[in-house]
Amino acid sequence: MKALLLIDIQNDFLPGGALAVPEGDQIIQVVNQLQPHFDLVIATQDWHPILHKSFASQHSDKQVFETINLNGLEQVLWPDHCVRGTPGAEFSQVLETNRIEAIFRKGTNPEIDSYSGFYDNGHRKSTGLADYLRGKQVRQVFVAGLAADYCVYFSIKDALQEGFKTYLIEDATRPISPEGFEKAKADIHNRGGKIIQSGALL
Ligand code: VGL
Ligand code: ZN
Repeated sequence: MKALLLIDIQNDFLPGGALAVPEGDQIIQVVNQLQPHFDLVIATQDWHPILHKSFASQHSDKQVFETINLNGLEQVLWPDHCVRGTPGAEFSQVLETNRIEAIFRKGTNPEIDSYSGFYDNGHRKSTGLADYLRGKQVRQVFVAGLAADYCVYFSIKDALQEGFKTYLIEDATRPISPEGFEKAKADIHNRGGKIIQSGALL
């Protein structure tokens, strides 16, 4: 079984959003075209409580994109984004959502960030996604969404560690930082992940 994992295709990560990923909107047509080619489509949502500690607004003397130590982990401080229940946390209206069978929400604990769809950044708590995929006999996971150098990258690392044959669909993702994405791709390759283009699946 092959699963398509759609990471955080939410308004706040799209142009005009609170933490907009450059050209993030350009992946949506690609993702919509890909969906019918998969047995299973799963999505994640970044889903933060309003006082989440990854928000710079929660730290009096800190600026957005500064790095701090949060409960023992290095943490980039973000603009407030994907606050649960707000329009910014909703999927893009352009995203085809009818084929999505399950949605895994993450970043719900205010004390720890969660880039991956599988675990929080400290690998303390699982979302249940790996067991869900195994329960559906999934062996291959194809990853698309936003942002390439954060939530997509961390999800791929965890998928590989969980033993899935894991593919990054490069033209179905966009990064916050192009340099960060180059490093992420090299690391994905080194860990045994594959980097492909959507055309190989259509
Ligand atoms: C993300 C930063 C903060 C992402 C989520 O979806 O890549 N990035 N929260
Ligand atoms: Zn977030």
